[in-house]
Amino acid sequence: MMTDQNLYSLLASRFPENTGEIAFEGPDIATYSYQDLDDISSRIAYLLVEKGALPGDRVAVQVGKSVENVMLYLGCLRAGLVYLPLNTAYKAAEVEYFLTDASPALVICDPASLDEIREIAVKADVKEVLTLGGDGKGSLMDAAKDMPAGFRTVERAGDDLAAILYTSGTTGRSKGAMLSHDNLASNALTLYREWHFTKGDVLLHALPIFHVHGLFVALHCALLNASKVIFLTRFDPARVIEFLPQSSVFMGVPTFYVRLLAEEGFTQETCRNMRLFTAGSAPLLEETFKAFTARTGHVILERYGMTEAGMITSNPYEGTRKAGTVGFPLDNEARIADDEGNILKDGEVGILEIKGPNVFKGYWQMPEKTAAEFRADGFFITGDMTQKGEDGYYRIVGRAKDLIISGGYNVYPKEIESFIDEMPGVDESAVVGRPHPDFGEAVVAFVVPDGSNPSLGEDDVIAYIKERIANFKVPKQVYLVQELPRNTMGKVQKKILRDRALADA
Ligand code: MLC
Ligand code: AMP
Repeated sequence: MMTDQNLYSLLASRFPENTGEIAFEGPDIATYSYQDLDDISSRIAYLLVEKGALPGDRVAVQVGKSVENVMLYLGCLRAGLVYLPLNTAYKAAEVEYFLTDASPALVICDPASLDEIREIAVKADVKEVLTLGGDGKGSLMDAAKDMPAGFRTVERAGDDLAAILYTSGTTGRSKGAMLSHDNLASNALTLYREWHFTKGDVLLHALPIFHVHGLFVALHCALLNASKVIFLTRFDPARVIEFLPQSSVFMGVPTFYVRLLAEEGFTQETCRNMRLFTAGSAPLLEETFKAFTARTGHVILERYGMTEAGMITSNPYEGTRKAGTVGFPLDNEARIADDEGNILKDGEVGILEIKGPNVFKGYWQMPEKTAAEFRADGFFITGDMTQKGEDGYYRIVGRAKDLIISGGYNVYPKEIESFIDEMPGVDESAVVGRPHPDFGEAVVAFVVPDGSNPSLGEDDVIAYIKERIANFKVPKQVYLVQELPRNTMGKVQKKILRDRALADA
């Protein structure tokens, strides 16, 4: 007989003995107990099953942040469904790709986008579209409220899929990273242990919950610890400052810390009950790290991860947390290799390769892409240029992949270029990143007009793109140029463009 490896069973086994204890509260939400979490996720699970979703089916979700959204995630786990969250910033063309690629049984969207999503869902052969607003209301909750509590969590094997999260790819086509119940459970237990979660911890949650950081890293740790979560529906520095005194753990992307430091009201006193601040999803600048300690007396714990593997390395909880480093490998093996896979010596810069229980099962329906990113001995090639120092600490020193990270969101230049190139009046384009004081990196585009529209302006390009893709991918600046610099092989020399954008900044 299979022993149940459903992640929900693990989480529920850690719920407090007194299930009346608070699970979620916050300024813009009702208060929910652990019992509510269990009951409402049960009602949702019953509903999803009634709507015809079978274990292994995908449920695509593009909704604003709410506790009901968390319960929908848990309901999917309980019913053995594969949760597929989508960034709320994605526009119709992007959503169409995800739905067509993943062919989910059900889609849950914001009530305001129902008509648009329904149209796409028809093409993607979706059974039904239900709604859930950021206020926790919609047809999903209306129908779920008549369902019973006590849903018997569907047994899952460790390798069965729990979630698919899309990550953009160098070719411009997003890939669905398949994450199993074991992948998520093993990483959650590792972080819970390594970051010393203890009874009484209160997590202040301000991240979006459609990516690994806010959904898995933050929520799984809190649920494993039966913690109270102070749930902010968006990151707002004033709100964070208001609720930090009642909290002990906070997780953020570097932009959160940059913005908090810009607030006068962010002080040592604000952080008086805090035990742990963690940062990741993008590099934390040494100056932010130092300014944070000078202001608060706390040392940020920087960790490194990615959608395909959850958290990979972490600075130590006890011991020195070093600025500009991401610490040591967690429960995965790690090695640094050159492009051909030859393992390099300590101190040499190469690409980080990893193997362990946290590493994903491959890209959804892309066996060739999956094979290309694993070595024959099972190590996954992260694409991050890394160095292991003499002190044993790992440093992410760059990226082999052509990736821009803006405010913790990934942007692949190829995707943006393909949208710009479709614009009437444009011949071709090249997109690069440039340092940005708030977002870490900003997207910048160099665009070559084809001459057919003499009045084409930089703002026209931005306006055109803004209608078509998620706002965080929209270039913060566009340069109209006569041609792109190319090497003798005809390849665009992005380094020259990056330098030009930097000089201009
Ligand atoms: C918003 N904007 C961005 C942006 N976020 N532009 C570039 N990059 C971003 N990240 C745009 C808005 O659309 C708006 O444009 C303008 O910038 C100003 O908006 P804002 O009000 O300042 O934005 P805000 O809502 O405050 O969002 C900023 C943010 C958000 C930092 C709070 O980006 C965020 O929550 N980032 C976290 C991302 C995250 O969770 N990543 C984890 C991935 S998991 P306009 O033109 O409309 O005015 C992962 C693995 C791992 O990477 O290791 O963790
Ligand atoms: P994602 O695909 O959204 O999961 O983004 C993962 C990528 O974010 C990694 O491959 C890294 O390039 C980057 N990343 C995450 N954490 C860090 C960090 N602490 N320092 C530098 N880069 C990071």
